[in-house]
Amino acid sequence: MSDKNVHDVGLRPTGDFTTDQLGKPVQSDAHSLTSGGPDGVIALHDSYVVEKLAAFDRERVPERVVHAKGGGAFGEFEVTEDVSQYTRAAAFQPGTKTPMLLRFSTVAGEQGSPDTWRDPRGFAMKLYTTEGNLDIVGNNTPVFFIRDGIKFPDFIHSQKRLPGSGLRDNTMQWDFWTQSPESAHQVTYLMGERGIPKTWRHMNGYGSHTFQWVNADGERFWVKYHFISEQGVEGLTGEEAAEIAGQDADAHRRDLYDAIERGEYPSWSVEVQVIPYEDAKTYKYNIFDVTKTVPKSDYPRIKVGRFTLNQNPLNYFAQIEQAAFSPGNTVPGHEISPDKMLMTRVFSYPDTHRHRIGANFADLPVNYPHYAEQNSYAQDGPMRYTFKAPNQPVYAPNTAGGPVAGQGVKPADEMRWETDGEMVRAAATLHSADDDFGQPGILYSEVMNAEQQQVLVENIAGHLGDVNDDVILERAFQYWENVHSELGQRVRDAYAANAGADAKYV
Ligand code: HDE
Repeated sequence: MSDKNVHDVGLRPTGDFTTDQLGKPVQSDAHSLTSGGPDGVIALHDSYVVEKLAAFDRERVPERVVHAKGGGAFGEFEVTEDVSQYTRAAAFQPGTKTPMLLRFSTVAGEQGSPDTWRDPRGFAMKLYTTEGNLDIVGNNTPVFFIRDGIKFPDFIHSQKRLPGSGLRDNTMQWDFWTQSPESAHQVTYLMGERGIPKTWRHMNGYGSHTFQWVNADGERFWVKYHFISEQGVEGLTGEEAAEIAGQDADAHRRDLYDAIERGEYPSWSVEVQVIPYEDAKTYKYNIFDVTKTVPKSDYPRIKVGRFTLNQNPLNYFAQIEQAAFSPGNTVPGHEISPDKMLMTRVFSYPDTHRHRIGANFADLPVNYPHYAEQNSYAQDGPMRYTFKAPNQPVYAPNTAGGPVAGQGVKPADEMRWETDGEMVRAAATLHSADDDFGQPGILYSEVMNAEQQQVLVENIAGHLGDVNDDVILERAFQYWENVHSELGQRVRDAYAANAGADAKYV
């Protein structure tokens, strides 16, 4: 492993005298240059004041369209076990240590919104491996609201703001959820006691989708990643979260930063469920449907290693705001799967980075593959920083000895699966237990204890209190009845008790 430290690439030394951005010492940071005395007009040739204001005017890049509010830290992933029979990826070989970045986030809020609003949390990991950067861009829940990326813009619109008032609106949230029954599993998580983590350190992360692992012999396996918090999993009640939101909107960002400054480095155990390639076809759940989990009673979790976050960013903007993750950033031995969400995400992430950060986002230190060779023929474009040696060919194929595609990887490393149907617009229906309400019903009735069930009922009923459309409200009661008849009745009763005499919709 090279001794490069991705953490401080780009760090400028600090000197004694102020200069402009091109290094010229400047006269003043208090007075602009004016002609004809202090009351005169400011001279356009005071290039320093012009540069200073122009730079300020451009300080922001657009915030992320989702997951705008977050924070993160650098660390190290260490493989402590031997999973080489399942994957050939260098980063997963026994004893390997890989520098990494992890960014946590909320989903629907904007920059500056409270860290403790009820929302899933992003859990985006970038491993700077010797075979290129591997990003696992997951959440703190193992499932998601929808199973086809074509719904994502509508889903997010319903969770963000009304067009006229610019306000968030529970009615449209429930309108979308109840008309998308595949959301029930994720909404059950969200409304349950894990819906608001105590801190980012106290939550698990999940790759959520199923991914493909390929071993050195070209054998394929399906895997699901679990990142189990070694701090334990703890949540906040709605009341605690609201109080913290009022006191400190940045509570989670602060908690992570302060813990690392104190030397209390948070860590997670890295575990995977491995599903034999052929099992996917006949298993009772569609493992490529991100609204489903794969029970560990069928496929137990296997330990891979652990990671620790031990370095705060030196610069939030350069290293966290400009960090660009994509589930399409894979390495030989870790590939995507035929999950339609994953496939649409592979397009969407680099697309948004080109818009949000710029065409050459991959050249920025936080995004660059520092430990792998980068032998791409891509060139030029705005803000291009890295370039090839002058004698290198700029096109392929060439006879000048330039890099050749297909070297360094085996055909077996390419993502691969079989399809043999027609071109369709439909969800897979081949699996016996593919209904939308089965797994959330199990989560409610078999996984949650009585106390957790009660929290779930209260959170749902409280959230429904702000729904102001009786059709949507009735659909919401029905949705919970479909999850579990007892849960449906309890939600109805709790709503009625909250609403008291105003309970006109029950
Ligand atoms: Fe994302 N998502 N997403 N998402 N997502 C983004 O990418 C998108 C989905 C997740 O810390 C965006 O760089 C589509 C599932 C995280 O920088 C955007 C679909 C999961 C982060 C985007 C999904 C996630 C994002 C916004 C439906 C969990 C923050 C800015 C197919 C498994 C990453 C950006 C960070 C961010 C698109 C669904 C997690 C717009 C189209 C499912 C953790 O590209």
